[in-house]
Amino acid sequence: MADYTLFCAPDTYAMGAHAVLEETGAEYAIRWIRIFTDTPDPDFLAASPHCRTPALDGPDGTVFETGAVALYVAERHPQAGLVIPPGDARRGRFLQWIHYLASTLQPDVILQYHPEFYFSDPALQDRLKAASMIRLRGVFDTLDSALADGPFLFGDRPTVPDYLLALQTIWDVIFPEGDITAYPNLARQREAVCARPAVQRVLAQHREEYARRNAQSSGK
Ligand SMILES: N[C@@H](CCC(=O)N[C@@H](CS)C(=O)NCC(=O)O)C(=O)O
Repeated sequence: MADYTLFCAPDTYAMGAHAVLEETGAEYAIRWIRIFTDTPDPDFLAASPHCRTPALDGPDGTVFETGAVALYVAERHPQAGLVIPPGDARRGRFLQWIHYLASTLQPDVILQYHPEFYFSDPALQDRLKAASMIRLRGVFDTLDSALADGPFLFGDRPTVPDYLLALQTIWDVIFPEGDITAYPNLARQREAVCARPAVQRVLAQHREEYARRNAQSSGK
């Protein structure tokens, strides 16, 4: 039996936690769920009170929030080398990037996709997205500078925040003019993370599930 079940919707934040799980080599199962539904999977609702993906059911119970899930799993599998451990001089910055990605990058990324969470008026939605994009520029400048030595945040080995970052920058629409190339270090980091066989396997699963749902909804 699998050690973990990850509640996932395709092409969502679940990809970051999924990629970390896959990198560890742990035994896990994916439970594909639907978000934005009035009838959520009851097990998913029990694990994730706002019905947001990802959520994990593991040996110690459930965990939600991408950063928490990814760090929890990576710490349980230290042999995968995805964690900068306590006592290492880089630990503070390791935690800094995990929290920065969740609390400073993520809210503006969500706004680019879902301005309707805040305003129903399309004109106000456009204004909100534009204001949020200005904030995103500053965040991308900060991250691009942090990746100057690269290719990863801590040199030539990826750690947890690299997965959380690249599995957001994979969405071109979050960049000004939809173009990552203005941020060459971010582009290099994304390419390096996405080239990893574990990440390729995860992306393939999400593409497949996404296509399956599209085919279902178009009656194919
Ligand atoms: N801070 C949460 C955000 C998760 C999140 O918003 N996930 C989106 C998919 S990318 C979702 O499930 N949205 C459903 C909703 O907002 O109702 C995390 O990182 O886990």
